[in-house]
Amino acid sequence: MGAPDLKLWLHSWSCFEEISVKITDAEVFVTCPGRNFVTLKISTDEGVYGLGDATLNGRELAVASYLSDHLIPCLIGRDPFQTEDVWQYLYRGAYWRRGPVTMTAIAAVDMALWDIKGKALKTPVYNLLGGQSRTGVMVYGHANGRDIEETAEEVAKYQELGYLAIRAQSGIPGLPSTYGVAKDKLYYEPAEKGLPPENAWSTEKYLLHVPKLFEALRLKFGDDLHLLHDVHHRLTPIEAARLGKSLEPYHLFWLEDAVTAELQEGFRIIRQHTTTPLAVGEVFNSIWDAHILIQEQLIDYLRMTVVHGGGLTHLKKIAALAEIYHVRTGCHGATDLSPVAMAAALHFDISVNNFGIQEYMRHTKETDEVFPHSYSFKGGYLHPGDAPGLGVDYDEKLADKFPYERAYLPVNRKLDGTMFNW
Ligand code: GCO
Ligand code: MG
Repeated sequence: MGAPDLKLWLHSWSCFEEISVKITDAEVFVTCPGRNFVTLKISTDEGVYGLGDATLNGRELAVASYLSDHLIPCLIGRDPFQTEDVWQYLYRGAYWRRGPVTMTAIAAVDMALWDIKGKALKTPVYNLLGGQSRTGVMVYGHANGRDIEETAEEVAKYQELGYLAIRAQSGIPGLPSTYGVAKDKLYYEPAEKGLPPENAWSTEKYLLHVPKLFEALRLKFGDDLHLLHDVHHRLTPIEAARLGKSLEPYHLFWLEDAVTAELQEGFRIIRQHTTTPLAVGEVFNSIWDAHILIQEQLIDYLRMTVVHGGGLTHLKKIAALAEIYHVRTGCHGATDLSPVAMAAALHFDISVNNFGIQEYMRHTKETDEVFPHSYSFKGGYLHPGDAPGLGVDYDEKLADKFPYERAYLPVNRKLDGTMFNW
C-alpha cells in the first residue's frame, strides 16, 4: 500500500477518534404520497440525523405508536454508534420478543443508527458492512396482466426498460380478480383505501392456469430471461409440490411463498418432489422464522428484508447463517417498503457474498419526491450510490401535504365463502 493511502487511513482514524455523538431527539412521521409510509428520524447533538423506515402495510399506526410511546424515550442520550448494543437493548429489553410490530420498530431504529454512523464517518453504509462485493444489485420487476397475453405484453415492457429478471402474474380464468394483477401496471399497489376489499379464490383454477402462463412466456421470450412467480401463501405443501413440478420445464428463477410458512417443516414435502427453486420469508421477522428452512436447505432464497427483519444488524447475521447452507438473499422490495428501506436493502445486497436478487417495484413520482435518494437503476441493476449513510432524505414539508389515509390489504375467500389466505 502506497503513502497516500496510509495518509488517508490516518486521517479517517483521527476523525473516528474525535466522534462522540449522542441522540438528542427522535420523531415519527406518517405520510401518504400515494400510499402510507412511516418514517423515523433520529437527531444527534452533532447535527447529523438518521432515517429509518417503519412501514408495516395496513398496520402503520401500531408501529408509529410503538416507536413514539415505547422506544424513543429509551433512546435519548444514547450513543448512536452502538448499533449492536442498542439492538440487543430493544430486543431483549422488551421482554416480549419478536412479532412484526416490534421488529419493524427495532429495524427502523437500527436503520437510522447505521445512517448516522455512515454520515458521521462520511462513507456509504455498505463500506461499514464489508464493502462492495459486486458492481450492482440485480433486481426483478413486476409484470402483470388480466390474461396471459396482457402479462406477456407487460413482460416485454420490463425487458425494454432493461430488466434481466421479471416476475409474472396473470388473472385466473373464472376468478374476478387475484393477487398480483393491478390496474396500474408499473406501480402495482395492493393496499386499498377504506376497509379491506374481498377477493375470491380457487386453487384448482390457479393450478391449471399457471403452467400455461410460463409455457407461453418461455415460447415468446426464450430461455435467457429470468422469470419469477409469487403464489402468495395459497397452497398446501403437496399442491405446491405439484406446481413446482409442473413448472420445471420453464426453469423459474424462483417460486415464491408457495405455502404459508408458519410450519417450516412443510417445506420438506415440497422439496422432496421438485427442483424448482423456492423463495420465502417476506413476512418473517426474526431468524426463528427461518432457522429450520435454512439449516435443512429447504429453500434457495430468503425473502426477509431490512425493515421487517429486524434491521441491518439482525439481517446480516441471518445472511451469514444462510451462506453456510447455500441459501441466497432475495429481499422483499414491494412499494410498501419506503425508499429508506430500499436503500438499506441495497447497501446490504451489495455487501453480502450470498446475494441472490432484489425485488424492485418502482415507487410513484410523489413517493420519490418525498424521499430523494442516491440509488439508481441501470441495465437491470440498482446501485446504492456513494452518498454517506443510506443516501436517502425525507422532505418533511412536502410530506405534510399527504396526510395518512387508512388503507388495508385485501382479504381472500374460497368460492364457497370460506375465509382463506391473501
Ligand atoms: C411481494 C409481496 C407483496 C406483498 C405486500 C404486502 O412479493 O412483493 O408479496 O406484493 O403482498 O408487500 O404488504
Ligand atoms: Mg411476495
